[in-house]
Amino acid sequence: TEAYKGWLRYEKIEDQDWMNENGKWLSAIVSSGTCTTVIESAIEELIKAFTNMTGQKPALSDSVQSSYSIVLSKIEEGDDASNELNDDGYIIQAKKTDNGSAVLLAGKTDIGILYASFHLLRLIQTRTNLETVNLRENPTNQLRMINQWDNMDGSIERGYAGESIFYENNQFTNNLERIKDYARLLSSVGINGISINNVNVHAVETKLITNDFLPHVAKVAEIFRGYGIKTFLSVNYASPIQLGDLETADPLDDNVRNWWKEKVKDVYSYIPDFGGFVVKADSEHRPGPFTYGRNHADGSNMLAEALEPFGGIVIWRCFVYNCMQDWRDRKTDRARAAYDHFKPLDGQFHENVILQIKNGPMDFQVREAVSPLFGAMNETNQMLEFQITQEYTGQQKHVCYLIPQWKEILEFETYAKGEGTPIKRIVDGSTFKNRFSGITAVSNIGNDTNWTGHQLAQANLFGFGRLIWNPDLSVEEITNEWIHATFGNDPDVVEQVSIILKDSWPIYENYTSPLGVGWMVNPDHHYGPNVDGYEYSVWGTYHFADCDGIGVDRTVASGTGYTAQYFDENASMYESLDTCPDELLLFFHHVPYTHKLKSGKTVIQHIYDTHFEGVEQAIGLKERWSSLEGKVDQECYQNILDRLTGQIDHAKQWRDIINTYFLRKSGIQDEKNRTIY
Ligand code: BDP
Repeated sequence: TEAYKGWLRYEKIEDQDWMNENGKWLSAIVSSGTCTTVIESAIEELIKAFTNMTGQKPALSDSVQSSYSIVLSKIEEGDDASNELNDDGYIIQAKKTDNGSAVLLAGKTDIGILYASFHLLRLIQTRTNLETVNLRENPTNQLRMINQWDNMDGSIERGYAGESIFYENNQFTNNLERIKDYARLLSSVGINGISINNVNVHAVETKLITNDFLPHVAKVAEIFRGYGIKTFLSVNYASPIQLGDLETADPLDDNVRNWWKEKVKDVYSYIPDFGGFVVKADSEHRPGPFTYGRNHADGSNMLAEALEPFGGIVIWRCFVYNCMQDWRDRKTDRARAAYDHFKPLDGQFHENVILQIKNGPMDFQVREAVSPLFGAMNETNQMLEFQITQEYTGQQKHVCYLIPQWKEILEFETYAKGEGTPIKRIVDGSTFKNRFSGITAVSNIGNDTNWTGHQLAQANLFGFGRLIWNPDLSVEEITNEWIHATFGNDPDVVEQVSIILKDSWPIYENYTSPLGVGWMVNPDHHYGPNVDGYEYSVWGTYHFADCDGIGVDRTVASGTGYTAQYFDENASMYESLDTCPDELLLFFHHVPYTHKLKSGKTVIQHIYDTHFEGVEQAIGLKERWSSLEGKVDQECYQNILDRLTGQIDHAKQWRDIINTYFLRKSGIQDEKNRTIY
């Protein structure tokens, strides 16, 4: 089906004017260099695309044969262009020849050439004129990764689009074609690394690093290699014990250290370009170095030493907090945890350790502050973790386009080195000249035909890749590319879909949890409203609503002192009620319901208004989409229509439960006298 193809649809070009001027280039492909698997992928993609777009299969040759052609070429070290490119960079340039013109797709590496090919296809999808094309691209971020949270039983932790495309019944799948198509989608937006199993590593997945499964991991790695993507595994910190070899996993024990060295050797004997390990340790009941009285530097450095000789890296997650706290005490602020654990260890990590930090200090809420760890450790490699899978943002039943959220986070000014150090300049490694740096995200795909359940959720996967390739791209540019590639060029479709996407996150925020407070969801599955679902539990996720007010006091003056974890400018902005931005008010302060926001509204009136408005807006989304019937593929149309219909019902549930709760708690009537159930 069309939805399966995602943004690599390559529909027939109906625009005759464009074809008259540009079609001639699409009839011949020239590749003179060595045909590596990556170059083969590029050629295969171009042939497939040109054939579909023009109705004619292009000729392939190893030297220029016709007046107009697409030429894949390698830029040698020493060439002028070489200095302008990093390893993954490329040039796309139209060059006059004796009797015509060639569009060069040139990179220093094969991967650069593959990226150039995908970029050319995007140019064609947006109907760019090739005659004058001349552009140079370098990715801003070095590691551009995806984390699969797939389990080998076929389930996916926080997966909302079917089962795993990698595993079934505790085995690897035989459907390698689907994995290849996934690799194409990822590579087309510049992703260059993937960890293929859940960060919560259970008994079966612990065996991924043994001879039982390594041959299979190697097969998957081979597919990804063809698209310039390195394979990583999530490992169980207690593997030496779990696999029955040792009685301890103490990182300072020589037997343990040697065990890992041997293990890593095995892994590399199967996968010579293996990326490394992703580790969730001492978090949510996962084992880790704390058991042995050691810290996270000890734990990660042990793995780093084993991986170093092979060029592998350790991606160590900072999502570490006490998930069994005594809620009656409620003094331990979960938001503080990552900084409190890791900041004191700055400078103690090996060069090939990179800390993976979630965008916020809590957990991928609709809205939360940014993690204060960004920029706080100037001698430690850092990488940012986003969540594409919509765990807290509507589980792909609601449309929630996350690129605007991520863009805001990347642009956030940390003041780590004074003005001019936004998060994007920390995680791209430029601020502290890190050896390793980058951005990763939890994938949102499964084996549903359309990959993401809600087809509009494909835009989040596409947009993630594009944004981390170049965080300076605007949301509009990214959205525009996705719509053209996915739905074609009808201006009406482009306009309406871009409005739907652009508005969707603020709308979702409107009818869910207000002013940055977060967590008003049902425990465990995290779908749907439940104001007190987490209020009396051990997870550290509170809103503190009572009859007088609501919000978490994280100030130094009277609260948990969390605000002090930011650099001064931000610390004082959040500390003061006057300067704390409205949208994060309840994240940082406990205030009366009658507190006046900068908008002039009281908190309670804001809650009522946004919840009523959010539902109206959700209805508006469906109306907008309905206007496109007949203008987009019927199956896609129906999929999105059904989801938008469900979204409206569910938004009403949110509105009613949240508004009723706060009406009863506060006893304050809605100024507009609307019915609150
Ligand atoms: C939370 C998820 C949980 C993950 C955890 C993590 O609810 O399923 O295991 O994050 O990132 O968002 O480790």
